[in-house]
Amino acid sequence: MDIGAINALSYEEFLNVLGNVVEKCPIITAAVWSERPFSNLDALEAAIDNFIDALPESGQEGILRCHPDLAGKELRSGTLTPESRREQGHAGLDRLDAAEASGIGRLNAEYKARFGFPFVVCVRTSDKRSVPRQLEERLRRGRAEERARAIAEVKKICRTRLRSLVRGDQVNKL
Ligand code: 2AL
Repeated sequence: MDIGAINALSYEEFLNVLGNVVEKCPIITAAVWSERPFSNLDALEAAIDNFIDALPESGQEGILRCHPDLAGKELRSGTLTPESRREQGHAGLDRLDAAEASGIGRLNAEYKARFGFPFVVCVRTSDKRSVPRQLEERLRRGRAEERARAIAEVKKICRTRLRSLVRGDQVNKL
């Protein structure tokens, strides 16, 4: 699908195709539909980024809370969204040994207790060894800095999802 085809979608089709580019936040897709036509993929990404940036802190934290834990209970119970399952599988998080799984589980719980939202990172550009390292590093930050970092990761995940759905001209820009 190219940007012309995206611009031609009805509201319902747009939501069906792009509704999960931000995990479990179809309201963001719904909000940017009225900004069509997008001149290119970057313009669509910018509309989503601007919507997220305009939210109050509570709204941004709400987006973070819509994300499943990495290697968490949704992965174990098979209830991840298809996008998240592909991403976590790509990073090898569905093939952890017991020690790796309990290490990430402990750090995820510590992170959530400290910040009140789950740890979010774009795992398309990570792997199972770097996840605990990043968790340990980000656990040392302040809340505002960490919220901003986590939202930057949400935007990165959104870009990778959009780019797998919409043919762009700068496929490798992340
Ligand atoms: C995720 C996810 O579902 N996909 C991804 O790249 N990161 N979740 C998370 N908590 O970071």
